[in-house]
Amino acid sequence: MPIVPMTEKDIVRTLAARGYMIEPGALQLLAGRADLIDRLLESLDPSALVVTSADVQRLLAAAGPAAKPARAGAAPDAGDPGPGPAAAVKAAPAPSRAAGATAPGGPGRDTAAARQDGGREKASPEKARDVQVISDITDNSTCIGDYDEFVGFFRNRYARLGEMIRGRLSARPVESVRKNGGRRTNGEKNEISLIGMVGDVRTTANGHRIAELEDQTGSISVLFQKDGDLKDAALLLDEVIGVTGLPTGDGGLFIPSAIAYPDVPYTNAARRSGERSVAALISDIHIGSDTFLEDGWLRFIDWVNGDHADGDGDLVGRLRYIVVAGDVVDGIGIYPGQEKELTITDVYDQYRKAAEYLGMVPKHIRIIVAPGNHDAVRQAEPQPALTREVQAMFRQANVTFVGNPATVEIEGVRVLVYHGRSIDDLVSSLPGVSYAKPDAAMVELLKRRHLSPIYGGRVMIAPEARDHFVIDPLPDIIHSGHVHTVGVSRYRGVLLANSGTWQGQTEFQKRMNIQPDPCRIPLVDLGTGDVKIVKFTG
Ligand code: D5M
Ligand code: FE
Ligand code: ZN
Repeated sequence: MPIVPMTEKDIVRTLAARGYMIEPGALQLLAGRADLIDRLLESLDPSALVVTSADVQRLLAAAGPAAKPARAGAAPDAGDPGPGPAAAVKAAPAPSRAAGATAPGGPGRDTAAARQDGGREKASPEKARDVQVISDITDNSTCIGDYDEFVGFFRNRYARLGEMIRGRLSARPVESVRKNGGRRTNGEKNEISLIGMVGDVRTTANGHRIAELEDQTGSISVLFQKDGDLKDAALLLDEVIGVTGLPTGDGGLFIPSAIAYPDVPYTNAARRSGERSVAALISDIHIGSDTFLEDGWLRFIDWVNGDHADGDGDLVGRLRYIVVAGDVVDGIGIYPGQEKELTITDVYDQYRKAAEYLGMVPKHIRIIVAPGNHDAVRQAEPQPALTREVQAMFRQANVTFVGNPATVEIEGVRVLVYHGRSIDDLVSSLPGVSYAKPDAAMVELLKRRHLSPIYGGRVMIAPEARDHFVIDPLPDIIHSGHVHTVGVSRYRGVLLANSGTWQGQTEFQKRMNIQPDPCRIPLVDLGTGDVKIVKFTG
């Protein structure tokens, strides 16, 4: 059997899954010696963010010439987040360990960081009086990727989402239906309900869909007939649903007449601030990318400072919060060949630039920053906040750092910030959901009360003991980004907003025909819930 060498992409993925980025030079060095990747991982300082050329050179010097060809998937298959023990995910380096730690390699960078941050000094991001972090994985990650953790993670999801449905349906255990499914009293057909997780969906030769529905007692096939009322019911893998209907004679198959999602109660009412404060929702700044739209961004910064406010003077006067839903910088080693599309090739320099920009925001405005898939934290979600080393760069700005996802309460209004990577999964799985209307995808997530239902899709999920993607308690606002388009919807009192980007169309997006909608952002009046979209293009 031919041995397939690990591609640069595989190496980047493998390292990313373990929480590391890699410098382009280091990647080149390692490309011919992927057989060394296990040893590299062992040799790295767990608090390091970036694998540098110096790290690889040290390893090469110690290892000598290649003894055997590079192996495909030599490292712990971490590029493939399939279920099971192979999908090991390292918990992110605890920020406290990273505080003041010397980053490996890159001597210039270390000393610059040390100078700027006063060496060992710890960042103490002060909490604004009005901003409370309600939930956040930062410093609470327990996961190491064991099989048991996957079991616990899904149990936690099933229990919490199932409970939401149970409030409206009285459901039976699946196993009891399988055993007694065919038995009817007086020949009557009494409908019953089941609550389970969708384990598999397949389409039969005749065009019907069969979903496997699992609960803790067993699994049953649920038939969605091609001409039935539920023919268009949206089904996502790993989501928790309730079905009401009839079992067939032997109990092996269930024919539903209704489907129930965890959903939001009709009675849900959004909380409002007592003041008419305004929050600007932004994301996907991508500082360091050659498609970062600096002109538009600086127009925003001017606007925040009261320049060129035109008819928006009133809004700017009330602007007290800026919420950033990830992809602050473009990062490095995020996709193969990225280095050719960067104007700032050192991730720390990218964050220094970000700190400079956010430092230009007036001090009475509180900025809340969550990471995205381009930021320098572990790729597996939930992601912790930016490390203290990076946070320390933002001392000029008034920033609260949170993880992804995280819920913050601003003047009594609950804002759930989630970068939005799962929107990619929904676009490819749900008919009618597109990049042009990201808020429609967010409505689907809210109905499912889950930010990332599909396991094993584009989102690499760390199986924490608690499923941090369950949307509970209900927020008043869900703010996402990632897909680089703007969209705002409301669903049963909850405001759903995607905040676009400050990056123009990338080469990759050109190839994929993804049209970004840059330099436009939603501004939310926290007193009324009203939204205005303001644009900062020429
Ligand atoms: O993602 C920006 C947008 O581009 C988002 O809609 C996903 C899409 N994108 C980016 N990279 C990829 C890959 N590798 N495959 C498919 N789609 C992608 P951002 O997180 O800003 O890069
Ligand atoms: Fe982005
Ligand atoms: Zn993103």
